[in-house]
Amino acid sequence: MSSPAATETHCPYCALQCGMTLSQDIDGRWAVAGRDFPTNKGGLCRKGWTAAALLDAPDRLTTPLVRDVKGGALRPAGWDEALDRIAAGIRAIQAAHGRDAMAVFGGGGLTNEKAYLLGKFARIALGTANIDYNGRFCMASAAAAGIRAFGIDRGLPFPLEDIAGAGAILIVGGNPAETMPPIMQYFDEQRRRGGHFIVADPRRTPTADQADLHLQLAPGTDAALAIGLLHVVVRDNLVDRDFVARRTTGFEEVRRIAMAYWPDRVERITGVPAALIERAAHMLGEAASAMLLSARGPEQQRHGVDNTLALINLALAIGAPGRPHGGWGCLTGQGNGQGGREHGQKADQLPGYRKIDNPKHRAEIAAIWGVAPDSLPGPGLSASELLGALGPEGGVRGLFVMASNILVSAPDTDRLRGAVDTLDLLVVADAFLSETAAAADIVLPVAQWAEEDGTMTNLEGRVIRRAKAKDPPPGVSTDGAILSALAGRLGAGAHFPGETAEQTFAELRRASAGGVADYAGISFARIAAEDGVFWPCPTAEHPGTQRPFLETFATDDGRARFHAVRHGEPAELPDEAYPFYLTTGRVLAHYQSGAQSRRVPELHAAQPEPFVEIHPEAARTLAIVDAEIVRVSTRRGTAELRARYSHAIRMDTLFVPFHWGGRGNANILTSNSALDPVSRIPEFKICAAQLTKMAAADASDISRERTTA
Ligand SMILES: Nc1nc2c(c(=O)[nH]1)N[C@H]1C(S)=C(S)[C@@H](COP(=O)(O)OP(=O)(O)OC[C@H]3O[C@@H](n4cnc5c(=O)[nH]c(N)nc54)[C@H](O)[C@@H]3O)O[C@H]1N2
Ligand SMILES: Nc1nc2c(c(=O)[nH]1)N[C@H]1C(S)=C(S)[C@@H](COP(=O)(O)OP(=O)(O)OC[C@H]3O[C@@H](n4cnc5c(=O)[nH]c(N)nc54)[C@H](O)[C@@H]3O)O[C@H]1N2
Ligand code: SF4
Ligand SMILES: [Mo]
Repeated sequence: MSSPAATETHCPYCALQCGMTLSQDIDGRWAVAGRDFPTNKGGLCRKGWTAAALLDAPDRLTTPLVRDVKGGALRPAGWDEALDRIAAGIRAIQAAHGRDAMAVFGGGGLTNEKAYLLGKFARIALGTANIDYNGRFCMASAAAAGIRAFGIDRGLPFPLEDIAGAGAILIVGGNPAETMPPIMQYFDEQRRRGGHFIVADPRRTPTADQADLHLQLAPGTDAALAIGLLHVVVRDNLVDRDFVARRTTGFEEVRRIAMAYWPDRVERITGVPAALIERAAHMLGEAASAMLLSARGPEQQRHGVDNTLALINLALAIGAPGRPHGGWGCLTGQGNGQGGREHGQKADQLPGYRKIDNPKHRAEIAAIWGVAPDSLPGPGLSASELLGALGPEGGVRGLFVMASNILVSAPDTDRLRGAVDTLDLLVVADAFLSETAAAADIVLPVAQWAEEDGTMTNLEGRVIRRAKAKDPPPGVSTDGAILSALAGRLGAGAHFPGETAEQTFAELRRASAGGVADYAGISFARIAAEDGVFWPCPTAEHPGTQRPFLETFATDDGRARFHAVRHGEPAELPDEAYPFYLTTGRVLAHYQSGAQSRRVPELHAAQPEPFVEIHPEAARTLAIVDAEIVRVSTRRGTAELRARYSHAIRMDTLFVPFHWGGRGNANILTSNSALDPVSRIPEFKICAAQLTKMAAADASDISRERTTA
């Protein structure tokens, strides 16, 4: 018996967007196979291999749900009833409290087309300034730093293949061996060719395990480390003077600041031995080409932008961006983390990475949309402020969430849950009853990744096509169709004709034309023929831009900018009451809030419950034994987690992954008030915590509950 046709598509999860083939076996079950695409060369991680299980997940939503009274239960409803109620709720909120009282929260997992439609929906169907998205929790610091230093925010300004040829690589606060496993083949190849590989992380992660040098810094000391490395580069004559003179401005002040960061002093701040700092600086400064990569470790901090700029300063001083196989880059996270920030779902942006407060940009987009420029709202609240403004006091009375599970992934979730409960209207569009959907007044079931067509822009800036493999199950709609249906009910239907993804992409191309993120020359046909196209790509004849910075930068004068940044302390440091650093992040088997990955049986079996990683020496001083359930508390709240001994973590640090809801949610602990002043990213990577033993009876109750769940 021949199997039905296979579809070439891409993974539902992270920004590597591995190529995969989806097909159905003779029993009708969907299966995934790795596909030879330039990013993954056939490889997939465990999440990718098991992704097809999402399509037949038994608790998949297939009907809208509505809640008749606050505190009551959700019940199934028809589409017309659900959409009518949403439209009525929006009208009531906006009539009583103004247009901005209805807000939208999007996600970096949305395709380019959906991100574009969501931004357009907010600005012309709702007329609200308040739309933002979960990317503010993710690469916002790197984006802001990239724009300041280079004039443009393209996560990696080079294709992945460049990694293999780099003479030396430094990854700061990234753990790709768990967060993008197939990417490791490029780093493996780099080491095989004799390149040096350095990792800076408070934990000896599976990535750090493979490094020549592991710089095990204290959380929150990234800028000090980067400036300390620069100090040695200057002191030992490793500066690329020619590059600095020809292609940059502002080095002198940065050099002067670096003079005060001598290795012994930096050792005292970071805990990294001075000798290792000197070795790392020489490896980077003496290499024929050096690549500096940052990820969420240094970026999700109160000083996330400065940390990233300090790293960029180092990259510029050694001339990294001017050489093949070199440069600074950010490992972007979500499937469409890059494209999701280009098409207008950010509070301050319009499509094409245009600025919403720039009159020329407003006029350009208004012309594409067929509305008056004055009718477009101005800049709205950014994600953290938006979530901080929920409720009668803050003024945001209604929230429409599309592709985020904020009650698990946003900071200070106990506070957030309280605020969400005071909303007049919470609408969530999702394929599953996530923790956030479970709190909604109305839940709309949507198609999943393999059930609709669209484009994604991966971590390299490569625009790819995520092709549809199957129809969604009966009862389920799509994000695009929902926006059209709601726009119709709100009197803006003519602007949302509910077209195919390719037609929406055509509009997006026109809207992006002339912008920083110019997609005008990219088409579905070209994506298929060329294994994706790199933006900017202004015309059909343009080859796309793999390496935008090799010859020039996107600033007015074409030069990169050094920034005079210093080390600054995190908002909270360990003290007597809260003696540990607490940091948070990811494990291989789960994705983000876990709304998807916890529903995949193999992934659940691999990591069934929330835990806290602790060094055994630290645990013993508290009489905590391996695998017992403990309490971890911060000034925000208390989480209940299983202790997991690890010799790979600093003695003064705890690590909690954020993939679970309930009382095991890491974000009960994190803070919503320590934000970077520029990127407004929350300080997910550092706060002060205490750890206490629980009464045996309580611990075993929780343990039983979790292991039988
Ligand atoms: N398995 C898996 N893969 C994923 C995801 C997932 O949820 N699960 N999510 C995707 C997304 S959206 C993202 S953004 C990426 C994130 O990818 P990564 O940035 O690689 O992941 P994280 O685990 O958040 O953080 C990386 C490392 O930062 C370290 N760290 C903590 N505090 C500090 C600090 O102060 N300084 C430094 N230098 N390091 C510190 C942590 O120990 C951790 O090892 O992963 C993507 N891929
Ligand atoms: N403590 C701590 N917290 C963190 C982080 C950290 O390192 N530490 N990292 C932060 C980072 S980098 C990120 S990116 C965020 C991510 O956090 P979230 O925004 O919560 O990310 P997901 O869990 O991917 O949530 C996506 C939700 O949308 C649904 N979904 C997926 N695709 C679609 C779609 O196309 N349409 C619709 N309507 N729904 C869809 C999924 O089922 C899921 O419920 O978490 C942040 N939170
Ligand atoms: S690395 Fe990312 S894109 Fe690739 S299979 Fe794993 S989750 Fe999917
Ligand atoms: Mo992310």
